[in-house]
Amino acid sequence: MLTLYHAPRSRSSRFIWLLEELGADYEIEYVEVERMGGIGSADPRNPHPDKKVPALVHDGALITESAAICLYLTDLHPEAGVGPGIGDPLRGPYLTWLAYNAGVIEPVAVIEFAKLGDNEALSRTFRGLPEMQQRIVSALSAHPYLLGDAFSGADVLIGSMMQWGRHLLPAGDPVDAYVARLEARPALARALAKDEPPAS
Ligand SMILES: N[C@@H](CCC(=O)N[C@@H](CS)C(=O)NCC(=O)O)C(=O)O
Repeated sequence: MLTLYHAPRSRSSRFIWLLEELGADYEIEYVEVERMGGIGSADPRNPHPDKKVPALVHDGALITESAAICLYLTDLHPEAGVGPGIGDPLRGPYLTWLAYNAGVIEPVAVIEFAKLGDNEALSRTFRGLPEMQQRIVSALSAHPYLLGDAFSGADVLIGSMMQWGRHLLPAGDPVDAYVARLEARPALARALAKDEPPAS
């Protein structure tokens, strides 16, 4: 059994989307997390060592970190065809996008949010917003999804950023067309309907 520890409107929302894309058998444990401004509190039921979301438990094994969860789930469900497997020529680009999201996109977004963009150590390590924009826009100008013609877990991980960080990428196409393509996916609509816990 797969259990996703999830807090509404957070980095775990995208994993409801991915689980729906995969047709996986899963359950959601809705937990509270601390949010910016001291809102909310850590939930003792959350198995994440830092009391963050997402956290995934599969048959007793705990998986944390969005890139790891994404890869774990798409590897677990190869039949869904949304994560190129070992031996597939797209495996390398797939891993690259997952790691790039964790190692560059997330830090660059936080650096922007914290207004630290003129710090040389940060820009030497991560580069900056223009380079990140260029990387994503050039992929989406060449083809409809990050990996090419086919949708993948990389689109869930990085595409979900558009829900809160659309302003981080240039206005208009190809990003708008990409967002529209993602928003048309039935699995995303099903996931959004499950984002909040059912009323009791
Ligand atoms: N590197 C983690 C980040 C997870 C993360 O920061 N989650 C936020 C929600 S969007 C959280 O749980 N915050 C609660 C807290 O800071 O205590 C990942 O990618 O999974």
